[in-house]
Amino acid sequence: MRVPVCIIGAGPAGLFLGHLLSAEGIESVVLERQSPEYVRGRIRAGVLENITVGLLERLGLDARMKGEGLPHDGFNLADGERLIRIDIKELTGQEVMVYGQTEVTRDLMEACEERALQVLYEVGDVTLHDIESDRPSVTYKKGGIEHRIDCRIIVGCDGFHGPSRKAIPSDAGKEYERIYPFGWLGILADVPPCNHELIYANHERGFALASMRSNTRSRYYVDVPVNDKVEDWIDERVWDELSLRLGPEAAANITRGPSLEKSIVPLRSYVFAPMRHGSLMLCGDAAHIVPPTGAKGLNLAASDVHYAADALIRYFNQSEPDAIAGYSDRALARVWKAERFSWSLTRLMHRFLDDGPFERAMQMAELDYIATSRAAQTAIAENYVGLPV
Ligand code: RFL
Ligand code: PHB
Repeated sequence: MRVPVCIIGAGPAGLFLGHLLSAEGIESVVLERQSPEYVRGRIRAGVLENITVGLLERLGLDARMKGEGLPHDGFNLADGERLIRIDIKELTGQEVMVYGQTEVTRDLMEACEERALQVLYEVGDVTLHDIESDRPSVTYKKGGIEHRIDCRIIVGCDGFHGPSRKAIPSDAGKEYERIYPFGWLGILADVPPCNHELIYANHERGFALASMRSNTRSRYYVDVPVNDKVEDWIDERVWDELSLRLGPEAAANITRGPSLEKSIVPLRSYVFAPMRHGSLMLCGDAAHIVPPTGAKGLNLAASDVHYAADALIRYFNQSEPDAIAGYSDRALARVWKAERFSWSLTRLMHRFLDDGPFERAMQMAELDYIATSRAAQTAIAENYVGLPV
């Protein structure tokens, strides 16, 4: 098979990109290791910035989000006692949209057939070839048979563990990494949220986040030592911990219920630069990871795709031979700022292993400063709603 663009990975980055290219008449094929059911079932992000909302609108796939999503004009930081409200609407004029990644993925998947975007699921042994040439190719196995796709550009949208980034020679790029000593234990339950807006809490006992998927479905997180197992955390223990960490006001409104899903994700900050090597471009988690504290992962994947689609459309449809060369610098400028915000909010809201009373006092002083300073709240709000693309 020969196509202009071969996309590896059918997560949000790969599907968004495939649809944007299709809309401009640029043919692509998307290769995905997992089954459609598996991809659809993954529970991940919950907060969409304007860039992500805007991509769904541009594709005309925003109807369900407009009907079912919850626009939020503020969120809260908590210090174990009080709630500090960040009024993002008043401070920035913008909102965020609470609409699960699961729903975004479903909307993108359901539109594939009608828009003739070809996604091949359950493919194995995806391997990239000749990425330093103008005629790269990708081989994969399906049903025990090896196939080959010849293309002009490969876009690696295959997440942190996929083969794309690993195909770049180690001397052609640099890795920047920070691994955190804790993970987030997430719980999803069909109970009303304890608050109408998100609450990020830094309590003496650790971090907690109250989030939601709808007015009847809640998503909560607590931080746990990185080696803890999900089995160590029966539901009642999670609810007890949330009730303590989120503070008295939120605790009074928590409705407990059986977990529909419970998992632990390790926290990491990671950037691979540059995000292009020869005929291979990287988008989303394939190139960078942020700790989920700033709700940036999915939104960064969306902004990468915005820049990548722009470069590919200019390259293929407007005969601009240099369009692809500028992709990495444009994408990385925004990636680094989101990395900084996610890292600083993680630092502010979590207890680190070697933190003593001094570090705790610094966190409390910073939260108190934020509570009383419009300038500090504005800086947080404009990062939270997403910096301009
Ligand atoms: P994905 O979603 O990981 O998709 C990559 C796809 O590539 C496939 N793949 C392969 N395909 C073919 N061959 C191979 N060898 C392959 N290897 C892998 C995978 O099966 C998969 O389908 O990456 P993408 O598209 O870059 O999207 C990134 C986002 O999924 C991620 O950044 C967010 O989920 C992060 N994240 C959050 N982001 C936000 O913007 N806001 C949030 O509130 C938020 N909360 C979260 C999160 C991530 C979490 N977890 C579980 C990591 C909360 C959590 C708990
Ligand atoms: C979520 O609802 O899953 C969520 C919300 C905000 C975050 C991370 C995750 O910062």
